[in-house]
Amino acid sequence: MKIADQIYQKFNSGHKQLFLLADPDKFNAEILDSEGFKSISDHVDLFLLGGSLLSASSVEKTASTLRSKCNIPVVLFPGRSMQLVENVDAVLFLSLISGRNPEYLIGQHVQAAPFLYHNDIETIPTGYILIDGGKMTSVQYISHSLPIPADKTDIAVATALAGKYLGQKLLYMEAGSGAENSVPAEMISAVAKATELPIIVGGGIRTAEKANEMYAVGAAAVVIGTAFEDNPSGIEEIIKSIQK
Ligand code: 1GP
Repeated sequence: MKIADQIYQKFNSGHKQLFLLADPDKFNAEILDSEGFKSISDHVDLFLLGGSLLSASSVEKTASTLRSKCNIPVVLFPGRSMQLVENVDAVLFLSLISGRNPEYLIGQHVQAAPFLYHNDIETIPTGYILIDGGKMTSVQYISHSLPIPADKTDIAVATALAGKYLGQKLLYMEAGSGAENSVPAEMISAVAKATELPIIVGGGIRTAEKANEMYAVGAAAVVIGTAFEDNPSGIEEIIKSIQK
């Protein structure tokens, strides 16, 4: 089954999805061999693979490590077209719709398209919405785009609806890796209600309590990156406390 169909099937059945972010520059593959990780791997729906400053070779190496050590799908979450690799299960085909930089709305996509076509890689059209998380993030700096202010729910809803009308199948509401404040609950709730699309929420989620809050207000999937990198064994506790 295609990855997008799996995400939709779980979304429609109310299954709360958990995505772990593996940034090849920081990812410690030893965790995958630990008994602790094996005991929780059934609760991980997929690995997102990406980061702001990466080369295809480091992405490829981490993708192959992940695929050889566990059965969890690996989905590329690319920062640029040059990070594309073949050995992934799908690619989030991201449009940075909160920004106004054409490079991240269509430029990188044109460069990526021939590679995706020739390698027959599943692409998942995803509206990527950056929300102010209290400090400047790598995405903001690299993409030269402004995040939506955290108290501007109406702008977030308008942006998300525009993404839906343009054909995006998923929305990714992103406060940025290591954000001080995660995406506000009322913003997620309003976007979920207006668009009825599966919403991925990430940035600054470090506890099961926060993840459960995100699910309760309408997140279809929560992404945990930094908390997984900083304390891989601590992730077991978080995962086990997420109310499935
Ligand atoms: C970044 O949303 C992800 O794209 C994860 O953020 O590293 O803060 O968990 P954290």
